[in-house]
Amino acid sequence: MTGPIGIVNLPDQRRKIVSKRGAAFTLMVCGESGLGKTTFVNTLFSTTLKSYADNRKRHRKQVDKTVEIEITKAELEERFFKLQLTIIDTPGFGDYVNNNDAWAPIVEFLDDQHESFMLQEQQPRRQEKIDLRVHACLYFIRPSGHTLKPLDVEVMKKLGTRVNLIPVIAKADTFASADLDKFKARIRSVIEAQQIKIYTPPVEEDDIAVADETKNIIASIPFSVIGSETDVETSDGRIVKGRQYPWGVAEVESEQHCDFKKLRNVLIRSHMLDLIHSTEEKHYEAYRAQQMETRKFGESRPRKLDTPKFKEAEQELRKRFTEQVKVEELRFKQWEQRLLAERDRLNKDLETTHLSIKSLETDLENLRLNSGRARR
Ligand SMILES: Nc1nc2c(ncn2[C@@H]2O[C@H](COP(=O)(O)OP(=O)(O)OP(=O)(O)O)[C@@H](O)[C@H]2O)c(=O)[nH]1
Ligand SMILES: [Mg+2]
Repeated sequence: MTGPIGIVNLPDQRRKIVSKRGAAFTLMVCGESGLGKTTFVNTLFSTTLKSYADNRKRHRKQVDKTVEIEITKAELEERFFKLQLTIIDTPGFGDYVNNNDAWAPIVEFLDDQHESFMLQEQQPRRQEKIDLRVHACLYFIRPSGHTLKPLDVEVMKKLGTRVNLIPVIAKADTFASADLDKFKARIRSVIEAQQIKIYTPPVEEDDIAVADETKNIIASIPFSVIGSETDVETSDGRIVKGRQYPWGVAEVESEQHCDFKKLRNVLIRSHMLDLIHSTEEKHYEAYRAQQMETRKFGESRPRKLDTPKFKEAEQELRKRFTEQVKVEELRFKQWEQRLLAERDRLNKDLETTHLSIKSLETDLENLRLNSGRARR
């Protein structure tokens, strides 16, 4: 592969800890049908593992439509460090008449992995856990040149709260470079406006060179990719992974043509550990905390009610209920304040009345005294 796996570049101490155990990294691809997800997975594997490309050539000729969640594992080893790479390919959605629940099986898969890990953690023997929690989820965006579809926004919102979501523009070879930049800017502004949570690499300001590189990576989001399973010859005689056009070759690994290399670098080199840690600390913890609220320790998830669809509905209901309670509370507070003000006013009235009674009584007393004296 080009460029080493991330661990080799870590500071010594940390590297020792990680390289002893090795690391497991799980990547998922999802998005509309026919955008090149499966092709991307194969491109990533074949530019990373030579044996993979050879094997594939022997077994399969062309990419078929993906009809179920497919899991492929590979082990990379480099200078005593082992990386267990798992890629989860998902069936594309968007080509059915009813798109409403297109995201459901994917969201369910993500939640199931957290659930299964949580249950294993509660067991007395906690070694050798099976862990398929997804560390990064690439969301493929159609290279339409327009903007994100409502379906994309809906699905991305659901994914962003569960997993490190990385938006990717598919088939970058269908764009001229200036159009691609405009499209990227548009996608970024929709992501921001819709408050979609995406993975943003942390900028470590103490090392200027590293910070600049990270800022450069962030500026490239959403990453544009080209996928290809075939080797083609460029006009200057190089054999590369790419797509042949009358004008020349769109090269997968050329930084001028797309961000494939940059993205691969983020995934299995510069930010692999951050992706693993943030999955553990942010997304898994969020899942655990949410589950703890609703059930007792060791209790299993209520089966029928845990479908993502039901959960969304439940959350919506809960939200509406909380809002309603807030409105009522406010109304009650205002009413209480009015009541207190009224009480104060009446108390004041009472006081004034008392005072005037008192002074009337004094007047009366004086009158009585005066009339007594006069009679005498
Ligand atoms: N122009 C272009 N075509 C691509 C690219 N990547 C894949 N394709 C083509 O797009 C078609 C669909 O590719 P797949 O990899 O099967 O797409 P998918 O997203 O896995 O599709 P589903 O499994 O149905 O969701 C194939 O004909 C690919 O050759 C790319 O980067 N550029
Ligand atoms: Mg596919």
